[in-house]
Amino acid sequence: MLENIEVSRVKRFAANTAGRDFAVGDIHGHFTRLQTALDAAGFDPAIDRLFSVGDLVDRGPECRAVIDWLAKPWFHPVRGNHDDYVVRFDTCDVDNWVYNGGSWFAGLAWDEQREFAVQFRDIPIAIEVETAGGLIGILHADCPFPSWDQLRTELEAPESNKRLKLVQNSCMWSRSRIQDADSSGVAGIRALVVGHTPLRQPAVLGNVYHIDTAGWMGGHFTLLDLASLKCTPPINPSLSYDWE
Ligand SMILES: [Mn+2]
Repeated sequence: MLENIEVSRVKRFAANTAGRDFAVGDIHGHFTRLQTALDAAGFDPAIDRLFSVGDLVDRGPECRAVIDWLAKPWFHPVRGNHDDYVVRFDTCDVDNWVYNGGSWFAGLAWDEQREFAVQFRDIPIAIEVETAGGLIGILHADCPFPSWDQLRTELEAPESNKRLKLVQNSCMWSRSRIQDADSSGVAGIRALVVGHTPLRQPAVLGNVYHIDTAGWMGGHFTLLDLASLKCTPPINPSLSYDWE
């Protein structure tokens, strides 16, 4: 039922001429820790914006607070694979979801579950943000094409529902770029920002910024400034990004 409603899969934002734009990695129900990181960076909700690579819920203790965060006019997430479980709550593999941190949702009443799904349905697969230095793309996991224009076309005008599902699933689930240390990058944008794979510190492969530093798992939240492409805390070039 929910799947049949048309929503915008690519959302575009004009440049922020008043304040700063940041991106943050996977949140997974740790909004208090996220707020601490924002406070440390002097985030000003009156003028600054926070873009999220998604995976807002599951695993952490504050999943229900996501509704308050989605209502904040400066908070703009893309859809992660865990957020997609919420959208598909009535058709997805619930056992697998619970195994991966979804028990908070299984404990909700059905009409509450449906309300979460309605809110999550509006979260786009991809975000584009204009900056002085050029357009920046945001996805949860990866861009499965060599160019951003191709991804935009596949998402906005898919040749079939089957094809769309494959493309969306790659955007939300793929780890191939980081696993292969593929530095070929994505053409047609200044930078692509992704999460999904927890790292000890951010990894920059070509123009693709992997910024999930596991703030939800005992690591820390990295804030990437979209104008300067500088991370807070900064990348230490002498450390590997792998956990091992
Ligand atoms: Mn993920």
